[in-house]
Amino acid sequence: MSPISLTQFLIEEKRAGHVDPDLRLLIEVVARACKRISIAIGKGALGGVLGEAGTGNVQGEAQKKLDVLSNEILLEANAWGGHLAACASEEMEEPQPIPDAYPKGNFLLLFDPLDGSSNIDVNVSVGTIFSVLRCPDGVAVPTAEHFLQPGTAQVAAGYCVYGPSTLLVLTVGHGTHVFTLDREVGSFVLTRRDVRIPEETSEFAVNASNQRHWEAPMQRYVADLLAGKDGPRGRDFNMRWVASMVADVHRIITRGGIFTYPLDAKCKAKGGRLRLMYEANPMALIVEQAGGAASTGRERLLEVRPTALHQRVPVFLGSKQEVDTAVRYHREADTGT
Ligand code: FDP
Repeated sequence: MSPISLTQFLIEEKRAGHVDPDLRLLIEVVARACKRISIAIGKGALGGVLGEAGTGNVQGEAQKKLDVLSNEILLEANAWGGHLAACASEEMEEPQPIPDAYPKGNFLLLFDPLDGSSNIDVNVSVGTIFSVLRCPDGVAVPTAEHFLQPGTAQVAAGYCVYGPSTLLVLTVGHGTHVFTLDREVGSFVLTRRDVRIPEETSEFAVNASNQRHWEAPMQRYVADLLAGKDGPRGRDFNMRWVASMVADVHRIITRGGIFTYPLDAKCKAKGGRLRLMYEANPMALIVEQAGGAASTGRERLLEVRPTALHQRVPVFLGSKQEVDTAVRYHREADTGT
């Protein structure tokens, strides 16, 4: 059978009634922007794209040159297509309206242009994460409040991981699918349809250097994992931490596992470390559509009611039974049952 391109896949999804025609074109535009980011990353030092940009983002974090470049590529690619009402980026304080020169559409696009940016300069996988919402009816010029919709309202979500190969992982609410960039042809090709995350796992991902700052249920949960077959879990667990959410989540999409960035004393005042709208929600939809689960530890992630565009949340996602177990540790600590 001949390979199925992203374009063909999306046309089939449209015929099946799974994707709106404008959303199909919007996803193609985002995928094209990701190809450009992939090319820039692939050039590395030869393209002069490594190192600090010398600027800071809305979160107060130092920006890398590739953070800035990836943001510009996504903004420029999405300005003229006519499918969007506005974009919001992890790198920008306020949403970016569509310039007056171009027609406006009905969708809102959110993205983390370059996730895992501490890994850029050491040649380790980084990625782009995106989420698509509908613009509320009757809103001509969307502002931040129009983006504040729960993750269940997402009509599409995806990420690109720029690793040894460039992959696009996509859901339009009917399963999670993986596409590999054929660099010679310049096209994304379907390489895994309807991914399923194993329900059970013996692998976890966490930044263990934060251990002394964790809350009690997280301390107990990880202590029991580390106790291995001699502890209450009765089996040994392995640990992995790439420190690029896209790469850690992609491992889980591929072979199962649990990814956690819990609440800790350092990030408690901010509500967590990872961003709800640009990281947690899109990843939660992708993972749920692959049969996994995603929680804050106390609530289904997709049901969190956002109160701010750059809101942060604790994250537990991956193999369903393991996420349920982590949630149980929190419930037991909170309720004593
Ligand atoms: P980064 O700040 O490098 O963009 O988005 C936040 C994130 O990376 C995630 O991709 C990653 O999982 C996490 O932060 C890494 O956090 P640590 O620095 O605590 O390891």
